[in-house]
Order: sequence, then structure tokens, then C-alpha cells
Amino acid sequence: MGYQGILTFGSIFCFSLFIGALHLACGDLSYSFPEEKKRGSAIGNIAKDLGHDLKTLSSRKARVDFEGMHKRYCDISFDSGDLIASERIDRESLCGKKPSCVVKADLVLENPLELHRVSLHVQDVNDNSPQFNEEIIQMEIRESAEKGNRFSIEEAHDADIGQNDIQRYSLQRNEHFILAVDNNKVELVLENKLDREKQKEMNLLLTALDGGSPQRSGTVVIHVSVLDANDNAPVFSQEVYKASLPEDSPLDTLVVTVSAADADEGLNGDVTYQFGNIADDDVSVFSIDPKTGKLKVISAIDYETQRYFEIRIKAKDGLGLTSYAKVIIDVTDINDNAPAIYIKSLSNPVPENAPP
Ligand SMILES: [Ca+2]
Ligand SMILES: [Ca+2]
Ligand SMILES: [Ca+2]
Ligand SMILES: [Ca+2]
Repeated sequence: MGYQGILTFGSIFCFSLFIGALHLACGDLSYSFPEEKKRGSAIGNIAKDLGHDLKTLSSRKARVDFEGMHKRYCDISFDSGDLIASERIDRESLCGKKPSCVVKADLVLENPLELHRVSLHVQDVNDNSPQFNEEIIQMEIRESAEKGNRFSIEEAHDADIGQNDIQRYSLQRNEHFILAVDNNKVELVLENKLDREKQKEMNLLLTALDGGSPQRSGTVVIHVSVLDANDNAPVFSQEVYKASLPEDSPLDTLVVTVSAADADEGLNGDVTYQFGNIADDDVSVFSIDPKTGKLKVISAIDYETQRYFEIRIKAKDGLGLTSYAKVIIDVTDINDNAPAIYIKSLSNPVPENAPP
């Protein structure tokens, strides 16, 4: 109860002093200084600016009041009469992006009461580097993207202001992209078309630079994954496959295996085989496995009926791009009726002087 009373009395006392002081204030003081000044370093000389000697400052209990602020940023040194920094003054945390940063305080002297408004103009120092949100920006761009297509990049951030804020961006030279920066909008512009089959990913180094002195910069790696487009048809390992087939080959005999590769990915590169243009009669003689490309015999082959087959094979990818190859099959005659003696004489000739 007693404590409350004293407080109330104190408030009334100060209030009446304050009213009286208004007449005594003899002008505002204004100091301009860079942020992040060392503690104890001078901001300005109060004694000189007020025209008081050091003794007066001390005897009249000169002090600075930072009303409504959590910190006391400055104090008065009675040794020098200087206003000195007593706390870290970080412009960024005080004022953010505001173009001017002013901290107001009251300078109070007692007996008689004297009050001055003090404006502390905190100047920006280039103590922040441009920063990107992430260390790596992941992008996926389809290889079918056209020259001139644009891809947005999240801009960097610099806590400083004015010249100390970001002034420009620079993209490391590369084969495919250039940079377009317009009103803080940062975009990659495709200059040379991508080809996933040649290069399916790439790293681009983007740098943001401020205009401070010394200059500060921040970098980010843009990792581009090139997505596939179906821009390749299957390619056969040979244009023409040749095979010879004995006429009495049993069913299921493998004649030849055709093979086509497709440089694309997934379904775009998924190759299947089938007959192209083929005579109706031949369809019943051979089969082709759509997955393996194995061409097999499915009915009896008679040399006397047909000695030569020419079959077109089609390879198709999952999205329908196709290419063709030819299979030429020569049917070879099996001379089952040849005399046994003839065969024997070939492999084991009878000398001419052999006894009869
Ligand atoms: Ca700064
Ligand atoms: Ca900066
Ligand atoms: Ca393909
Ligand atoms: Ca492709």
C-alpha cells in the first residue's frame, strides 16, 4: 500500500516537473552515425552541443531516457561529455527495410529541469550478404521446352537497404540458359534447347550481389533435371538381318533375334516388335516375340515351295514412334536322298591304288 503511494506521488511530481520543463527545452539535438558502433564509442558531444561544462552535466544529473524502448542505446560520459553507445545498435532489427531509421530519446538535466529531444539517425552499414532461401534450387524442365521459355527463380534477400541491398544477379556461363532480371523478378531463359539424351541434369551457379563497399554476395546452385520427351524413335541394330534356315528345321527354331534401342526413358523408350508388311502366307510360317524380338519357325518349311523370305519388322516405342528393319531368310536344301557312298567319299576318299 505504502509502495503504491510513493509511486503515485512520484508520478505526479514528475508530471509537474515535465510541464515546467517544456519552457526550458532549448532545442533538439540530432546525431547521425553508422549502426553497429562499438560500445563506448562516441556518437556526439553533448557538453559542447548544449554549451555546458562537464561539471554542470554531472551536477545536474544529465541522462538520456529511451521512453518505451527495451534497451538504453546510449549514455552520457561525464568524463568527456560525449554521448556514447552503450548497446549494440543494429539498424536491421530496429528498422527493417525502412529507408530512414531514427531512434528518439530525451535528454534530461535537473535543477532546473531542462529537456531536449534527441534524434539518433542510424545509418546503414553493409553488414549483410545477399541470401537465397535454399542452398540448392531444384528445377525440372522438359527437354521439349522451346528457346525463349522462361523459368522463375526465387529472388535472394539482403537485410540492408539502398546500395547495400541487392543490385544485380549473375549466372555462371553455361550452354543452355541466360538470366533475365526485371524489377526483382529473376528468370532463367532457355537459350539453347535441352536434350535429355545428351545431358539429363546440370548445375547452374547463380550469384546475387549487393552494391556495398566492400561488396557482398550470395550464391545458390540451380539443379536442373531434364525431363524426357519422346523425341527418339527406336533404332535397329542392323537395317537388314540375314539368316539361313535348313528346310527341315523343327518348329520353334530360332531364326534370328532383332533388336532396336530407343534413347528415351520409361514408356517413351519401351520398344516392342511386330511384323510390318508381310505376305499372308509368311505370317503362318514365322512368329516374332514382341518383347524379345526373337523370330521363330511356327510351321514346316519346304525348300521346294519357298526358298527365300523377306520380312519387314516394325519396332515401336510406348508412344507410337516406329522404325523398320528387314529380315532376309535363305532356306537351305537338305539333300536327304544323296547316296551314302557320296558322303563317305567326301570325308574319307578312297586312294586310287586301293585294291578292288
Ligand atoms: Ca546493415
Ligand atoms: Ca548487403
Ligand atoms: Ca522413343
Ligand atoms: Ca527423349
